Amino acid sequence: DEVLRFIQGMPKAEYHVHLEGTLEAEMKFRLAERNGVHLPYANAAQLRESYKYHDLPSFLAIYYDGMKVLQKEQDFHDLAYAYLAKAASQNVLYAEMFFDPQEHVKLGVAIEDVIGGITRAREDAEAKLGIRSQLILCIVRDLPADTAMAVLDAALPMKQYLVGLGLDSDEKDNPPIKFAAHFAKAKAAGLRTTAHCDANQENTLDHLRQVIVEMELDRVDHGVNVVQSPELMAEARKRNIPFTVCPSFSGQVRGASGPIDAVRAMLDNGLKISINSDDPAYMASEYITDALARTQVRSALSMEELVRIERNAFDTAWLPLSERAGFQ
Ligand code: ES4
Ligand code: ZN
Repeated sequence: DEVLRFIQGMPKAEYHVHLEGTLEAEMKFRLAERNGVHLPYANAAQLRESYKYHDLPSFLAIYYDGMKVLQKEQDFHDLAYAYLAKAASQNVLYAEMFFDPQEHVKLGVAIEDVIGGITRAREDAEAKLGIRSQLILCIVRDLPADTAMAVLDAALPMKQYLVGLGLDSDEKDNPPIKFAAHFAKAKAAGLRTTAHCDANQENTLDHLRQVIVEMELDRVDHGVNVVQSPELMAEARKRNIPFTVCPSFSGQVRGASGPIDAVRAMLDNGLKISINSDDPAYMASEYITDALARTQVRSALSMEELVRIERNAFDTAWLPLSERAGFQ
């Protein structure tokens, strides 16, 4: 329809996408064959059928299992290039992408191959497709904190290929403050900072306060429970904190209502939000256009509000002003 065409045509920016969550079943099959990994499914359709989960831990188990097919520098290149091509086809001009190196290092992959392959894909995609992108190293918060520090230390010599440090995976018993030293080190190295604050956690407002007030991170991923606290919303406005909202993940894992409905309240309270795809390969291949379309319907967004969301999204890019000429 007309609104969908409008959304598809809008220049867009994406800030919350896990590269490993863009590993579509077809590519997982191809890489498994290439690397001699056995998958207990006859074809990609059957593999896709097996993606059944009901909460964050059961989702994460499937997501981490898929990583075993990612072994070589070329695999990381192909994964990132496929995402960037898909994003470019939907008029995404700029993307900041997460990756989870602790998991790859755990599986015996050299961090140089992970960062090297993704970086080469970013360069190829910019040259061939014109899409600009940057990379955010994510701490896997439910692995031991010292393995996160080891990976961060191994990655910092390659920091020119990174723009930020993030925090993802299972939040239960893994509050943001547990990683205060990691974020302090990243800031000292000149990286930007962000952290996942899930909506369905027990201590969600406390975690938001840690991220925004105590640790003074630059951004919040999800964080839609902020609408329950006028004080935290005021802090977020004062500090110009953007929230990266993901409607597909909200719908399937974080309860059918609630998170996506928070979009209206967030906009009406003057918060800066972006709409993002999170883990599209595991969420009905819903990339950013579909995520925006779904939010538009659900939250009755006007075209002006859609434009405001994307303008804010470009505004909050972790790029110097001098490098934004193409999309501002
Ligand atoms: C994730 Cl906490 C979370 N949510 C969605 N995707 C993820 N990938 C890794 N952690
Ligand atoms: Zn996420």
